[in-house]
Amino acid sequence: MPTTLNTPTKMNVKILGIGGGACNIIRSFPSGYDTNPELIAVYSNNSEKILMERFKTTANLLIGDGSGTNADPACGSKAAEDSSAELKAHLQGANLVILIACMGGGTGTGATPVIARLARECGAYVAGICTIPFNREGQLRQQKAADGIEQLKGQADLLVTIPNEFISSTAKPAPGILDMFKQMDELVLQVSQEILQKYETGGIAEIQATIPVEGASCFSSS
Ligand SMILES: Nc1nc2c(ncn2[C@@H]2O[C@H](COP(=O)(O)OP(=O)(O)OP(=O)(O)O)[C@@H](O)[C@H]2O)c(=O)[nH]1
Ligand SMILES: [Mg+2]
Repeated sequence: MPTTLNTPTKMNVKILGIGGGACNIIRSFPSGYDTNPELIAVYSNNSEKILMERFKTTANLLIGDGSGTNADPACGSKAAEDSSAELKAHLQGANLVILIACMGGGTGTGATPVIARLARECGAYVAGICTIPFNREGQLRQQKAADGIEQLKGQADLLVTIPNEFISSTAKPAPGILDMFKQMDELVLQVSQEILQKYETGGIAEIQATIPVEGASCFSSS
């Protein structure tokens, strides 16, 4: 059965993919997502601009001065702060904002907590979905991801984390990296759908029990 994601017209939902991996994820969402909910690709490097603009299903937003982050979350955070007016212009009017980030690099890790705060300031319920790097990506990436998730917990109403490692540990034989990313894309899509449905029906408090992904963790601020 094809995956679909429908929202009633009274809901204004924006889904942001923040950083390279998360932009890839939202671009893999089924077509028909372009208007409702609105998909917004957020990136920090001028060199990504041409690629981002090729995808017509998403709005694109370059944050910061276009020089990227050199994998430093502090630079991602600064880029989001420097572009807070543009970000708020995109976030305005939403009642549900879903922020997707692949943690461990500079842009998604650093910018997402700032964007969560901005979305809240715009009056939205803010849900985050974050992936955690593979163990093989190294301790430094893991630590950056853990720090970013801690910061995001303080700014989001709901946060779901999904370890990449879950995919490589369940599939035998282990799939190639692109296949694993593809499976992660699908898991993130499922979690997005679940959040949308629960938000719509007023059952967001029960989300933890219904997250359709084994190995995911769920934190709620309420
Ligand atoms: N699901 C998925 N995960 C990805 C993909 N590319 C990278 N990742 C994961 O995302 C983590 C962060 O990478 P990026 O999203 O490229 O980082 P970024 O947020 O763009 O940050 P910088 O490029 O360092 O500014 C990596 O450590 C990988 O675990 C992708 O295409 N799909
Ligand atoms: Mg990047």
